[in-house]
Amino acid sequence: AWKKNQTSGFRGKTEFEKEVVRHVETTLARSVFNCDENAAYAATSLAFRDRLILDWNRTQQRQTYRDSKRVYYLSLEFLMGRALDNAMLNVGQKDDAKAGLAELGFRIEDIIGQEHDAALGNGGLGRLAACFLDSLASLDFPAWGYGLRYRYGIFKQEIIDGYQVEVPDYWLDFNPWEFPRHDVTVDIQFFGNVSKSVDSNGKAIAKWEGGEIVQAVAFDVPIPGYATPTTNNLRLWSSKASGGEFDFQKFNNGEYESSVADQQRAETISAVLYPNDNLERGKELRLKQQYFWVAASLYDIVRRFKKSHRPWIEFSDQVAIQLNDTHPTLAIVELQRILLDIEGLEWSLAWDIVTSTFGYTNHTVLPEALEKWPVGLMQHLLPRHLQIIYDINLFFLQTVEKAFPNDRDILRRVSIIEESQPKMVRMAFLAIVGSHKVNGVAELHSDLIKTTIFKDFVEIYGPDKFTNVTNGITPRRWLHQANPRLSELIASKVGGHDFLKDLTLLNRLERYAEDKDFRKEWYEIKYANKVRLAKHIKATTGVTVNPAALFDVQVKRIHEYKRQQLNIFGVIHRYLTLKGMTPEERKKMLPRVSIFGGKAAPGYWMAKQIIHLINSVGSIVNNDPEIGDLLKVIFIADYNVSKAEIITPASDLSEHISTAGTEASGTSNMKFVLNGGLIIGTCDGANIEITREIGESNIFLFGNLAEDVEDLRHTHNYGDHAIDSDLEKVFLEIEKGTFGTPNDFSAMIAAVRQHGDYYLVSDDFHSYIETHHLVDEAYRNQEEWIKKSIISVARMGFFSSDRCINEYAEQIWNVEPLVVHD
Ligand code: 26M
Repeated sequence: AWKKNQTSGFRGKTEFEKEVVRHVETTLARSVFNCDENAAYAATSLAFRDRLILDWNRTQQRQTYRDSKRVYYLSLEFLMGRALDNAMLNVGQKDDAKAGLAELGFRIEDIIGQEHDAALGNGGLGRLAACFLDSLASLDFPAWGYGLRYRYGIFKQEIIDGYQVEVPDYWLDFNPWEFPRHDVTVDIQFFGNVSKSVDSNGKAIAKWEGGEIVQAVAFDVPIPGYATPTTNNLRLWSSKASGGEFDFQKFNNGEYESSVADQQRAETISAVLYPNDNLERGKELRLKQQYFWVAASLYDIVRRFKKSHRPWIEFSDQVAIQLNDTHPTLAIVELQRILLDIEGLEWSLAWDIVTSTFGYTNHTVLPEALEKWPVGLMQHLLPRHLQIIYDINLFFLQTVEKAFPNDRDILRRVSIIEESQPKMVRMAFLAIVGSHKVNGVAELHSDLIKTTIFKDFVEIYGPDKFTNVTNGITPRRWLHQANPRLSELIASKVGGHDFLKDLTLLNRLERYAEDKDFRKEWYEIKYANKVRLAKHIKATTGVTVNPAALFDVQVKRIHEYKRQQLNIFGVIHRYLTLKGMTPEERKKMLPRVSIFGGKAAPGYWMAKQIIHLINSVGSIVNNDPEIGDLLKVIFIADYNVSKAEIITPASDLSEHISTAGTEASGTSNMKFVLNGGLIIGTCDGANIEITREIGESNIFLFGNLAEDVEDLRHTHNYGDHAIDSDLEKVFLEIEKGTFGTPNDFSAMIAAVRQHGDYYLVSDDFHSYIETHHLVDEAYRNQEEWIKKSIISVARMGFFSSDRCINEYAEQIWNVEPLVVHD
């Protein structure tokens, strides 16, 4: 196995053990005779942390010394998961740790399992940011992530009586992976007023005064690259009352309560991650979070730039800032404000600098997810920023007017200010106007944004401003770490572990599809992964599942557009079919385990109903003696990154079944295929490109196409809307009370029958069921199934986040790698 050229830490098993003992005894002040798994986790992490620190410092020094262009990835979410396993693998010393821990009496899996997930994200968008950090470091790009250090990450999900219950996720009790930088603080201003005056040269000056100040404190997390000394930085901001713990003046005057209240109000800003995924609800605290984080990050970036004493015109030669969705869009306004009000630049020079610095990634076309903020709220919280937004809009609309002199309506349509009641700031439009590139995250999605929500902007700017960068995933975590046996088997056939840095090398695997012994090994690994998942299911739900059954998995956030309801209706249909058979007929059927997992946003009532239906169906089906192993329905509680690492390698089939045109990309589809699972899916997001790469015969596609969705919705609303007859039977069964109080599920049924079936569940039902029959038939022929699995993996090279990051670097950032030599 690969080992980093060492500059720090331990050199082998024995030195590792010494370091663990030293940390237990001195850092943790415990006796080695009283060292439990938790203490062993802490000491192991500290030993590896020491191992990373010098590389980390040297990387930063080298990047500063060389004055190279850096990428700044601004994301309100970084869904990192666990760090220890990743650190061990990236520095190439997991074997040393495994042997050392064994001598100390521990199993490395148990120690890894002690770590709390860093769950600072909701789903796809946050996990994408985490994969990008891994690729940026592994490819030696000078890059920093900027985010918020939430005290509470995404809530923990418990299932009680079949319902989701949310429990707070307090994760900071012991976190060896963060370094507080109490010397790196930024004062952030809110509220107040703007006064305008004219200086001695007749130039207008705006001063933002008054209001309140909250302090941002930096916490740094090292991001080690795989097989390279490059160790980048993730800087997370934590909020604190300015002037430290509490206001001494007030405290001295005996105003204890009010001084503590101020402190708490300040700390609230970084207290909790908003648990919505693809839904925007316009809360003041959310806007405060956004500005707090953006202002602190830009202050930091500008401070670093100014150290180089370069002219401002060179800013975008040194700095590329990527906006992960519209959440950091205020950064555009903040940089313009800094250049204008603080640095005294002219508007047009400042604006050229701003637009050449920023790139904006769009992750959704769902209208309910597009960010808009009331003008009144913006005026109150950020009065100077609102003025600048109005000016940006004015200059923008003037250029539009010039280009389209006879088109009144286009000005209304593209205005950054929506002339509604109340008026709203359209953040996506602001992000487009303030960036030099806008990208979607899969081909279909990038085409859709150009022809729908951003159509007018393509007319205005021309098509070159808009581009596609299809998402990817890091093969380090999602293959090597999650599925070590498969990774080793692949390495033994494709010439070692180089494929983990150049995933296209997987193509060398393809010829082994014809090798019977290889197929047997391949199958045994999949089976072992299923056994491991079956154990987890048994331990957490009490249900016994047969590892020889087809494991059919859908794990992702619960959302109507992702259509878990289609899946569970399909499961009910299967159950009814089995119930209608004679015992002899049943014996010929293929056993299945339908596995679900995912969180519903706490305020998303319908999503919670879907979870309830899945659990209710499970409690009937799993206890039906006529059914036995033929069908089990499992809901895995608290789906997160570390659970995904167990679930992904254990699927035979996974479901990516969104209404066509709604899922921007999806990334779990890539993870499942990379782990040898086949997929059933709609022609949506990255499924389309996966099909192109692996071949149509290796994927189960079904359902209506994106181009037909609009017309179908129209006929639902204005024409005849007959529900599919098999789906109607499913509804009648639910209404009979077979799965508990029918009333609980009436809204889900009404959404299809009465409310226009917006997500086309009925339209796609027949094709979905038919395609599942094809899956059953294919699975019966195990040799052919395994061939499909091997061939698919061999053709997945394109979906590495390394490819994706190289595309961003070339098309959007114009940055180059910087190798840190020893
Ligand atoms: C917005 C406002 C207030 C609170 C939260 C939000 C918010 C948070 C997360 C909105 C959207 C959020 O994430 C959306 C997301 O995860 N999108 C997914 O991005 C993936 C990476 O590009 C894609 O693969 C998925 O298709 C897309 O749904």
